[in-house]
Amino acid sequence: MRTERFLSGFAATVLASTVSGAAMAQQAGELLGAPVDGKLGFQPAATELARDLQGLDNILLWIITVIVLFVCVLMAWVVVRYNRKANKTPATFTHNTPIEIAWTIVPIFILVIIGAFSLPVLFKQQEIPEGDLYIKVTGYQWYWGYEYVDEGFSFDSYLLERDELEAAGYDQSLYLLATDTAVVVPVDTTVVMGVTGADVIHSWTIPAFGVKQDAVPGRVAELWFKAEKTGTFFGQCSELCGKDHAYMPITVKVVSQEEYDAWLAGAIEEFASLEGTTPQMIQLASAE
Ligand SMILES: [Cu+2]
Repeated sequence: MRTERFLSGFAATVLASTVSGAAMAQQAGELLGAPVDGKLGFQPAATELARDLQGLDNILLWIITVIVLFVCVLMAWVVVRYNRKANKTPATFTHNTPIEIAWTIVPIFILVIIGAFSLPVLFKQQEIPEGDLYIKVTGYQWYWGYEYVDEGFSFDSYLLERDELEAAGYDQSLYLLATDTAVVVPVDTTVVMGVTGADVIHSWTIPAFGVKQDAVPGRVAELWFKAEKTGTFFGQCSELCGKDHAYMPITVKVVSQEEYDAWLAGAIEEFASLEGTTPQMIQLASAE
């Protein structure tokens, strides 16, 4: 445990410089967790998990860059130094024990380093904390259903067509991302989501939160996030699930606690008929 904490602390320090781009975007105010035309790289991180993931990606990028350069230099050296003209009588040996030991030990060492950075991130993602809010999400062909288990209401979330976007407050660039109803969660709150599928396997993700979980029929898997910034965040079903796979996006609105309370009151009023919510679903979710 101590080692784990030391490693993640160390990783965080090393990474602080590399993720400054994301930090700047966060200071700019309301985040929009959506892809931007012509940009490369990750969406600005809105959770600690996403920051850790992006930091890990940066570390791996450095490591593989060094390896690729090293291999390229070796290859160039062999081509120049040992071509037929430069090296008329080639050596005929087939084994070199020191080199073979080195090329076994060095990759093991590199893998241990990578593991030391990646495992704490993996554990943080997979160890589900006690949530302040539990939402069950079900993937259907082809839309998402959400159930606020403790509040006792549920609703479905469908893609907004092009001609519906403006009325819902989205611009045209958000076609295939914006939905008619959104998951609404309070900022700085630990949200645990139980993810399952009703028909085939789907996958629920919000890139800016650093979460992605397969929605497998018959199982409830969990993911968690704690959004640090208010804003609207988008994701898309990430497991090929049939002909309208590309038309079942995910919209999450992170709002202040007051806005959430107001939304909740309205949502209970609007959705609390509990239609489509079976007692088994509630049992299943609360048994988690
Ligand atoms: Cu899908």
